[in-house]
Amino acid sequence: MNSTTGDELKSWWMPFTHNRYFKDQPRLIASGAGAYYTLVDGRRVFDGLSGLWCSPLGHSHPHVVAAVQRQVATLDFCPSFQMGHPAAFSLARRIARLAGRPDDRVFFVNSGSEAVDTAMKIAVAYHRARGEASRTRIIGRERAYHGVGMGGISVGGIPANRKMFSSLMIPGVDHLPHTWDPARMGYSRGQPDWGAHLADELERLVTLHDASNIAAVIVEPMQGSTGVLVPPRGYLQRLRQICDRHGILLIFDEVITGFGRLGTAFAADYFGVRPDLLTFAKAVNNAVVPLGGVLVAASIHDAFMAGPAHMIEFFHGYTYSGHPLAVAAAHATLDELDGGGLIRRAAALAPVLESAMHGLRGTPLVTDIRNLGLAAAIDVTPVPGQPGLRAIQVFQRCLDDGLLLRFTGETLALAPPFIATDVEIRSAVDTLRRALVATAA
Ligand code: PXG
Ligand code: PLP
Repeated sequence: MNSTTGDELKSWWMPFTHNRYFKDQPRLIASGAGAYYTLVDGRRVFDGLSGLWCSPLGHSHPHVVAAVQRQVATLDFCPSFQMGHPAAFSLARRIARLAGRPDDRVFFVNSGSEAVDTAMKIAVAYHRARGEASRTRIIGRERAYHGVGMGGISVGGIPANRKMFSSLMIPGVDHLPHTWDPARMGYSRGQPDWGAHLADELERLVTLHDASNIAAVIVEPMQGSTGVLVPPRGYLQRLRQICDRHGILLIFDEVITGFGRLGTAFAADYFGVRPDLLTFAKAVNNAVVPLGGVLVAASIHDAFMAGPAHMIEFFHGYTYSGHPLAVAAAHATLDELDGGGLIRRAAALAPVLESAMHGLRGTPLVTDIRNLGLAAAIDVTPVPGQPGLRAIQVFQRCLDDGLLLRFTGETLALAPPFIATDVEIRSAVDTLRRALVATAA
């Protein structure tokens, strides 16, 4: 394990990775425990991004480990087409209750990308089931990340994820403008005050296409992977009002924000806005086994329940939907997040992260700082003519100094596990400060 060969490195074509750069200087993790990873050379690093935003309990949490071990020895797989196992039903119920929407239904999938594609299908099929078959258009947003399925890249707004695949994208998609404007909201703590009016762009699209052609709007309530872009105050509320006015479904993609990242069970709770469909993945089971899902309003589900009872109502699903190991990990994770008070702990840690991160204002290279809940990001001055390189340099220095965080474009993001202490969070930000100073020197 400690001696990965050059040939082995060659064989795995890694996802979203600069493969040649990485294989030249591989960064390999051997193990994880609590808020720390141990690299193959024995160094310990603080997991400043909770895996990939997905491990709020830290790693190898004993309660989750025990649950998965028990499950694999009891029922390792169960078909979910025309069969089921009890724990998947109780998990669906538990998630709906956690969301404060006990009558809603949960459709299980295996990733955020699948959750997004599933939600898009439900939205279009719902309108058709109600006799509004012309409602097919879906509206996404610039800079959005909705995974890498054909649906997700179509409504997503990250140019690099789209430009090679335009022939594969679904037709009939528009994009709202993103909400980040550094001149008006630079260095905002939490939600910016400016920008609610950007939601009115939805009215413009409705006027252009007519509401009778629009199925749904999909947004990340807080844009995570594009660099912690926080919605302006009132923006999501306004989107909700416009959707209501025109019979358009509102989909919140909560793959990052779901299960506590903002210090509430869902971002929908944080903002007090109720979406019709809500996608989740990642933290639902601490990412121990792939799991995602879509929370569906009861009224949407009910529209499908027409026709003879022996007929399939929704022609969709995955081999691993409701996988017993993923479900067992989710029950154990929810014991800790909800029962164990870790979502409340995330809320309590959020101000610690906010004040530490905003303390970086004025540090060399820093051009903006943003935060919400237990997530924060800074932007750095690019290396002239070499976009993206500066953030890699800062990332590498942090890693050498015992901190793993996330870089993307000119942005560095921190989203620590909920089990982190306030000392660890402040110390991670100090590490980032040292890395910025050293990189600028
Ligand atoms: N929707 C949202 C809002 C996401 O953030 C997906 C869908 C896709 O989920 P899957 O499970 O198919 O990857 C995501 C995933 C990062 C990072 O470092 C973010 C994601 C994935 C990997 C890395 O910002 N978001
Ligand atoms: N491709 C083939 C040939 C299959 O048989 C299946 C599922 O049976 C799939 C793709 C889809 O796989 P999954 O259900 O894991 O998404």
